[in-house]
Amino acid sequence: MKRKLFIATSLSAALAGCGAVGTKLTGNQGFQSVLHTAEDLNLKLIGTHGLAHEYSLGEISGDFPINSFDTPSDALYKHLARAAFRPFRLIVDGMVDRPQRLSLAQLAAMPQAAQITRHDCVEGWSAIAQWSGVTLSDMLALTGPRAGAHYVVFHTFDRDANGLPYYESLSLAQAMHPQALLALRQNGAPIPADRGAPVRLKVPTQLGYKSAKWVRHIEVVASLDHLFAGKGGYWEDQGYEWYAGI
Ligand SMILES: Nc1nc2c(c(=O)[nH]1)N[C@H]1C(S)=C(S)[C@@H](COP(=O)(O)O)O[C@H]1N2
Ligand SMILES: [Mo]
Repeated sequence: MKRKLFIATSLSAALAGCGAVGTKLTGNQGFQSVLHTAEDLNLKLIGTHGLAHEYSLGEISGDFPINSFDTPSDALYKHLARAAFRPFRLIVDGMVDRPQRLSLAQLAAMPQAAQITRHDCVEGWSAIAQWSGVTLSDMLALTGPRAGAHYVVFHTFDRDANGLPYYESLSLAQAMHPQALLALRQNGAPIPADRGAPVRLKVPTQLGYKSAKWVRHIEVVASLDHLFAGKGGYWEDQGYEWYAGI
């Protein structure tokens, strides 16, 4: 893995440094395919392995669009929201040694990590915010994934117009990335209802749709095949890329 990463990086670095030659070669199919291979390798190998850039407080976006299905309006979510999510329990189960049912107070008592990172939506907009909460790696350390576990699935409270639930998944390796966060706060305040309260994912190394809002249940599994259409996420089931590394 390390060696491939090196090749992909040095190849694209070499290409980036040869603009004039690059112009002459634009029509060259072979060269184009080398370029695309390098890009593909970068996407696949650097995408979720390197660290996303972290910004300063002054770079936080004033305007951060809301982009999702409507805030859940079912009786359970409304009841939880009205009670400031005190009765909420985040369920973490599946192939783990120590399943959990965690209140917000318990989540807030775990070590808190913060990041100021950019959210990149596949639709072409980006915005910077500060997110803080519990790293997925801490959550996995608490629960102890069993041998044979490969993926972490995130079930949420919201559904599309046809009643199909929004869900997402990461590989165990992606979930262990130091910036993969179960966010409880955005820009210093609890996550607002329309932003995914009380707990959402923030994974700055992958496209925005991976960062599931309104997470209610985290399930550690061996395979994604048995979930919905089997592609590992609501949008993935409709053809979007599962990897989605930035
Ligand atoms: N549960 C849920 N999570 C979701 C979505 C959604 O519709 N439902 N939309 C995704 C998409 S496409 C983006 S860009 C981000 C938007 O997050 P924001 O509303 O905080 O900007 O949430 C992601 N997570
Ligand atoms: Mo998005």
